[in-house]
Amino acid sequence: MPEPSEAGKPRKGFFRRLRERLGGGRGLGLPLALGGRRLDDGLEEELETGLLLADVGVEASERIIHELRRRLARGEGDDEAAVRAALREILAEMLRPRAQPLLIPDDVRPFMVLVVGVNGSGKTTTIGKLARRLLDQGYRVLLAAGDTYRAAAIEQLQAWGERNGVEVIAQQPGADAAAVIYDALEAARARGIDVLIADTAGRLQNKAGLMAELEKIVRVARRLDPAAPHERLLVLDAGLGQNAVQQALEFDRIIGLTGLALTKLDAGGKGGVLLSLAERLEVPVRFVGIGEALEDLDVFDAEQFAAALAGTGEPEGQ
Ligand SMILES: Nc1nc2c(ncn2[C@@H]2O[C@H](COP(=O)(O)OP(=O)(O)O)[C@@H](O)[C@H]2O)c(=O)[nH]1
Ligand SMILES: [Mg+2]
Repeated sequence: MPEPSEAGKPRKGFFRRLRERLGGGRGLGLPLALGGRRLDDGLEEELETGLLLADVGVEASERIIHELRRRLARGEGDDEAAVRAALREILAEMLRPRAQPLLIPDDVRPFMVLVVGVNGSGKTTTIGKLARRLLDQGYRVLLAAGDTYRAAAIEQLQAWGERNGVEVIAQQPGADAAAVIYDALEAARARGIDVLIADTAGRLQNKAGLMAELEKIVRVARRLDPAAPHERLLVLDAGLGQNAVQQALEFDRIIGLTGLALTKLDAGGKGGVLLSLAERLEVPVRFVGIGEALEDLDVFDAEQFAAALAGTGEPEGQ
């Protein structure tokens, strides 16, 4: 069995790709905003606008600017390098408490991950990438096709299963999602599986139906294991900006989230929304997605993320 800490290590080269792709290569846009200037009222205002445009949200932006002013007044210098370094440290301090990797405890088998989120947020893709990671770490993995609304959704998960050599428990389109996931959990127990990852549907147009379905999935899983699903992971499209915060609060109300994965940071998602999420929700951020390829999902690292947002070099010790 692998050391639990292995799941928490970002892979090599991810920082470079994160920085290149964040917000479609623009990041927070702070390099343009600074341009060698010192922190004065004009620059403060520009920075705040920059933060808001990067989806940081009003409360978090105000907090960041306030902190920046306080620190620079304390004599930490006020040239561009000092502003940037102070900004990186402030962002890192806000994000650090949320950087808790997904650990699979040795004494919980099968460990069940329920993946939720609205349609198109990247659930199935994230499951494929996560399955690959876990397999690479030596875990035995099983997938459950709990998005039973469209045949395409089941086929998409099966394709990931084939690519990874992992079995997928599925039924016909239209089947009861809770029944599929219950079967999968039973199969996982019978086969000595380490981690079961269950996909779900995310029909935003039928909120009451979605809520009832997720509640039922959790209820039937708990018949087999009162602690299941051990991880309730929300996949969020970073391109949603501030709407992602609303979505996260809603899903948290329904099933009580234990983890977040933020996808599509490469596709216009600017990443600042993580600071809003950190302010509003005490849920760990497990993963970030910066593309559609297998290696484009990595463990969330607060230092890397803060450095990429602030536009500084790679943090030490990476
Ligand atoms: N650019 C980019 N595309 C992504 C990322 N994650 C998922 N996608 C794409 O987003 C689309 C919807 O993903 P899917 O996994 O089917 O979402 P689901 O409906 O929540 O299961 C697919 O075309 C994925 O390839 C990401 O991190 N970056
Ligand atoms: Mg899907």
